[in-house]
Amino acid sequence: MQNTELSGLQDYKILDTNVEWILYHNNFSVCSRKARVCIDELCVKVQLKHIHIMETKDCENLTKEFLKINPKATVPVLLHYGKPIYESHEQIAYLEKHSSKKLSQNNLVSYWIEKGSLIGEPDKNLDKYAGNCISIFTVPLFVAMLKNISIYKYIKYLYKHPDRFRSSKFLAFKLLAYRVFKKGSPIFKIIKFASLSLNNHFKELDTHLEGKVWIDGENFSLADITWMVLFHRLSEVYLIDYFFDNKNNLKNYFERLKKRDSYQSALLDYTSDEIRAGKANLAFELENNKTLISYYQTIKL
Ligand SMILES: N[C@@H](CCC(=O)N[C@@H](CS)C(=O)NCC(=O)O)C(=O)O
Repeated sequence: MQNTELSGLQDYKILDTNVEWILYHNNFSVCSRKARVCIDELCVKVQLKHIHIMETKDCENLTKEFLKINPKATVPVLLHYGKPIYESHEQIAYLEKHSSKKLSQNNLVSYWIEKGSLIGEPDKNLDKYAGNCISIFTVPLFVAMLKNISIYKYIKYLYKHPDRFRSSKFLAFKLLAYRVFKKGSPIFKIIKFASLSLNNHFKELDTHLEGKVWIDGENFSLADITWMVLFHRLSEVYLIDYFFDNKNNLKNYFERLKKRDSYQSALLDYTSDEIRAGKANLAFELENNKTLISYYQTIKL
């Protein structure tokens, strides 16, 4: 969801605090992961506050306290001396601007940051933003994780979530489970386009990476952070091999990204039981559930 009217650093305090940086984040959320990797890469001292969202256990994002932090109920939220920034691609740019450690910045880096961002509704602009495509490919894992969440939690979710469209979509994911991937369903109708779009984004990046270590040549940048979290998510939904097929530059690039300390400290170290259980369930269904198998076949057609 795009916090359209809330994007950028706000000029009001939502928390009376002397703490320079606070990040409200979630272990599973791709956008939170991006902010965490950035924090670790820049070695910025940030107070981290974990917020559970529906798929990871509970709806802590719907408490009165958190809705004061973000009326849109989404994570991550970065506070700078109590003033909020709501969009993760803006959070990483802001962090870099205020950090003593500098990463390379130029038009090329900005181009790849934007292309890898999740902007607006995930099912729109798939040909523009790889981040939006990744959100669509996350849905099977999301469904797997919701299996372990009690249906009673949805009552709170439905009446408290400020985005009715989002909450009713989540309810459908819970009630229908893997049947949401049936031929002709809304998500089935866009999955082929999402797959083609992601393939195009990856082909372009693969070509761009020829002879380079990072997106900006020898210099590690926010663009690399942006793509690292997308690749990681794709590996969690068992689609990385398919999308990396015939793209050796990308494959090698991801191997280099995985060797960075931040990959361990900001991604792997945050793997939780809920994520592990969701991945195991998804792996099982990919062997046994005909609807899901045919959905994945469509992705790979
Ligand atoms: N465009 C936003 C995306 C924010 C967003 O949609 N966050 C998700 C997690 S990735 C969330 O908070 N979901 C919880 C909910 O809507 O209940 C960003 O880049 O930060």
